[in-house]
Order: sequence, then C-alpha cells, then structure tokens
Amino acid sequence: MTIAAEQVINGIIQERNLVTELPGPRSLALLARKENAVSAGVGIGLPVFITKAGGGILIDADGNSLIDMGSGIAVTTVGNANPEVAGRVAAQVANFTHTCFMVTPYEGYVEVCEVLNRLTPGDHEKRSALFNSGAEAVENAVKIARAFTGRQAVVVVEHGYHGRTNLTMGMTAKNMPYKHSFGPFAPEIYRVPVSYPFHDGPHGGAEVAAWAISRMEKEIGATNIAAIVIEPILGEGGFSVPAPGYFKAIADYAHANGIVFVADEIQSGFARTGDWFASEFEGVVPDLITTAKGIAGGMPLAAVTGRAEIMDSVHAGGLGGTYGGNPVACAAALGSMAWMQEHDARQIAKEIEAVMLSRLTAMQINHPTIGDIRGRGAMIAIELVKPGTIEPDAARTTALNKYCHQHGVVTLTAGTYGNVFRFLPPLTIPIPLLEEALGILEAAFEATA
Ligand code: PLZ
Repeated sequence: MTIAAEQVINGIIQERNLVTELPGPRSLALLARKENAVSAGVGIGLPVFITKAGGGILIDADGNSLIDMGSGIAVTTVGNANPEVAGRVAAQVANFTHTCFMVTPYEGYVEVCEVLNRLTPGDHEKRSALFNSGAEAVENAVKIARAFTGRQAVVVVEHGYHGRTNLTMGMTAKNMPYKHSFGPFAPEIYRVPVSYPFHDGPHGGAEVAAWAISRMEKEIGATNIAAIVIEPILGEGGFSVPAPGYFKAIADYAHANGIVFVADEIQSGFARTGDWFASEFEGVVPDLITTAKGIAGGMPLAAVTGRAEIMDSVHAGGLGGTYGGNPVACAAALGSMAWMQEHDARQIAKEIEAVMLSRLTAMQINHPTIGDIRGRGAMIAIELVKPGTIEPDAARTTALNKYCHQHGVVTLTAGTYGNVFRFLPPLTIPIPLLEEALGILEAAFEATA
C-alpha cells in the first residue's frame, strides 16, 4: 500500500501506532534514570521519552507513535522540527551560536523585533526587546511599566498565570503546584476579578470589569498602578474567554488613568487563536504585549513589544541578559514566522477550531459532564463538572487524561480546579489525525462514565 504524500511529514507517517503499552520498557528504563538524576520537583505528565516528532506525531523510545494534542504547551505551533525552522537553525548554528547581543549585535535579533513590531496590534511606533522565557518577558514588562510610570503596583486577575520566577509566581493565582512553599513573594501585586462566563451566571463582561475597576480604585488607587497584566484568554487558568466587553473596559480604564496595559499573549499569541493575537478579537490595542512559546517553533525565545515611548523610557543598559535573543533562537523565530505567513496559519487555526467545536458539541449531548466548551482557534478546552452544575469534576478530568495517554494521545489538563481538559494541537496536525484524537477522547468518556 502506498502512503499519500500528505500523510508523511518530516519523514514521519502521520498515524497513531502503539507497539508497546505506554510507557514502554525503554521509556520505563529512562524514567528510572530520570528519578535518580533529575530533581523530583520537576514533574512529568506522560513519561514516554521522545526521540523524533513532526506534523501531529510524537515518536517515543519504544517506537510508539502518539498524537500530539499539546504542542509542548502551545510552543510548536508550526509543528515539531518544522523544516523551515530546522533549516534556519542549522544554518545559524554553523555560522555562529552566540555573541551576546549586548556585546556585539547581529541582524536576526533586529529582524525578529521588526516582525513583532509589525504583527502586534496597532500601527503606532513600536519597539521590542528579546528574552529567554515567558516569565522573563513578564518580569521585563513590569520593569518597563514601572520605569515609564514611576509607579509600583501591578494588577493581575483571578486564575491568571504568568510564570515560575519570584515576581511571576506572585502574579500567578494558583497555589499548587506553582507557589506552594516558595514564598515570600514580591510586594505590590494585586488580584482583581476576571470575567469567567461559565462561572459568572448572569453577570456580563462590563459588570465584572466594573467590579475589578472598583477594587483597583478602593484598594490601590489608580495613580499608584504601573501596569495591569492580563491574558486575553486564560492559559493555565483553563482557556476561559472573558465575556465581551471585559477586556476592553479594563484596557480603557488603564488608558484613561496612565496605567500601562499589558496583554500576556505568551500562550494565546501568534496565530494560535486564529488571529495573530487574541487581543484583536476585542479590538484592544495593548500598550505592551508579552510573547514566547509559539514565536520560535520550539527554541527558547520571548519578547516584550509595545509603544516606543514606553519601551524607550528605560535607561540604556537597563534591559538585557546573556542569552536574550540568542541568534539560533532568532533564526528559529524567523523560520516559524515565515512558515506562518506562507501557510496562512491563522486560517489553519480556524479550521482546527471548527473541527474541534463540532465534535465536542456533539460529545456534550451524551456526556453532560462537559459543562463548557470554549476557546478560540487551536486553543480549545472543555470544563468538566457534575452535570447541571458548575461543581468541578477533577477526578473525571484526571481519568480522561489517563485514558488518552494510555491510548497514545498526548493531552493536557488545566484550570484552577484541575477540571479543564485543554487542546493545543500543532497547526501541522492532519485533520484525520485530529479527528482520531477526538475519537479517542470520546472513547475515554465512555470508558470512564
Ligand atoms: N504567561 C500566559 O502561559 C507559560 C507553563 C507550564 P515560561 N505557560 C506554561 C508550567 O507548568 O510551567 C506561560 C503562560 C503565560 C507566562 C508563562 C510563562 O512562560 O516560558 O514557562 O516562563
């Protein structure tokens, strides 16, 4: 039998194929080594050790082919080892691997900043600065906002996630596993309500924004607030999309009060949701945007992009770091950005959304534990509850996740209550493979009923 050309990506046949139980013997041996060599503090979702990946498939050390519904937490949006990324990375590695941009610069860094300045919302003058991780980008957005405003307070929202460094742990809502026993956290961080339509009952976006604004007024005072930092779609918090009006009202409040409005688009950004940035669905132009994950096809790169007058308000030498904007990571980003533009990535994300929403909506009829189906583009989630209520069903979520893992589908959970099942497939996943993953999810619902 011949295999249709579109079913082979990166030399990998795009089909799920299990040749051992998961994890198989080689992965189990590697797991034993992991336990002896790696800190127990570093957890693993599914201990199959990966040797090759591409399209929508991950291949493990035992030769199993698994369907990738996580993209390494929204990172490999353009697919793993995308040839456009791999080719540019190889060429860059052969030329030079590092100089430190602050010591002797190179063009790739500037070019990545130019692309980010062009693609982020708003046609005002912009500047960018590059870093290594999402948390580092968030930290720098706060530094920049404080330098620009001369103010200290940072406002974040319930269910928000911003990273694992000290400042970003403090900005993150959920205790376990991110914050527990790691305090004290940085001061001057304030948390206000976020619109969460499935939980808010009759309260719409504008009303929840009014509560949040009232809290800022009474508990902090607008003139003390340097920045409001919000994810336009909650990431780790469970993919809740705020009700219309919420995000815009908070942004308007920030702009009316000299507060820097920062959209953390580290998870929702860069074509993932069917537009370059999720902020665009509400017509919001953030002052600063933080990006990471999907911008560089798997290489560590992050950025802060925003209004030139804010970005340039920092003293010379105030921003940086040894590796920030590493040339190899920049080459990967340029490859990833080129692929997205050539292949109309935003449209692919919308096609994935259509497939997922129709399958999940059909599943909900037989499985009323699916309380809510939400998200945008290739960033979709379901919230699992006791039928007819909003009472979380974390146990069912864990059971479903386990079933999918055992059957060769790499899935992720999320949510403050651990009851959200989220899907972040790479845009290179063939639709039949996506359908197969959803079929296994359906079987998981039946098996765990
Ligand atoms: N802001 C919105 O989603 C990273 C974290 C996984 P880093 N999310 C995945 C985990 O358990 O550590 C994230 C995010 C948003 C910031 C970050 C932080 O990005 O690159 O992980 O530092």
